[in-house]
Amino acid sequence: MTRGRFITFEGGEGAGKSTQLKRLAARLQDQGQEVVATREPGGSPGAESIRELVLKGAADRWSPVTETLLMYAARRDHIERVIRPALARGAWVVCDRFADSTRAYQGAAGGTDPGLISALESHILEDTRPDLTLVFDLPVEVGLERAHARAGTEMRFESKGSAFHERLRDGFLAIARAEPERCAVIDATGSLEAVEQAVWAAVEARLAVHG
Ligand code: Z5A
Repeated sequence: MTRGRFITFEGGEGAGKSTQLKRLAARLQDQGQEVVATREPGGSPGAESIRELVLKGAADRWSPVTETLLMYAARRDHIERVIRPALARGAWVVCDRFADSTRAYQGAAGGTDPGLISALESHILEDTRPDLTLVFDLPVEVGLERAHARAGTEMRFESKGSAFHERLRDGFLAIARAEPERCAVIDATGSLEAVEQAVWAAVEARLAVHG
């Protein structure tokens, strides 16, 4: 059995990742693929419990280092119980946020030592790495406006202030520049249809979608 494909969606707040992830999952299913659509933090029962801890409460409830460890505890459970089994049976896994969010939120924006984050990546991810990462990019104020307009979102990170969100945007773009073979930057300012086309073009160009 051929290993499936692993696509991650990354970017700042309100970039449209969740909306586009659903559209991509539907398109891949139309091509006859088994698709597992999931998210982080969360995606498995244990990781969803950690999500409750990490996303609720005051902005300074956890330090960036503690957040890093909580994200990696959740990620390991998600990898072991959902992502690896799905890839092993040949499914396409599409994941709303993954390890680059820790690099950008807790690292670039939060100030956690990049050495700690790299060590966790190698020990916890091992060879479970994305084949393609879509980095959704848009100006901070547009993203925050969209996120605030949407009902039911968790506000812990959104309340951190615009300097934090600018560092976050720079952090994601730096990851994309450093790993261009894995990452495609998606201009997230366009219409829903324009962004969907850009996502599909990146997936078709980099991964064998048909057959
Ligand atoms: N986090 C972390 O710190 N470290 C980690 O390692 C991980 C995560 C894995 C998860 O929150 C939080 O966890 C996240 C980072 C942190 N920070 N926060 N907050 P979440 O799961 O609750 O939400 P999110 O991942 O941050 O989602 P988001 O960024 O806020 O939204 P989105 O998924 O990118 O966007 P959306 O929900 O698809 O769209 C937002 C709104 O914009 C919605 O009303 C859409 O209808 C609208 N939209 C979408 N696209 C468009 C276009 N093209 N035009 C106009 N309007 C649009």
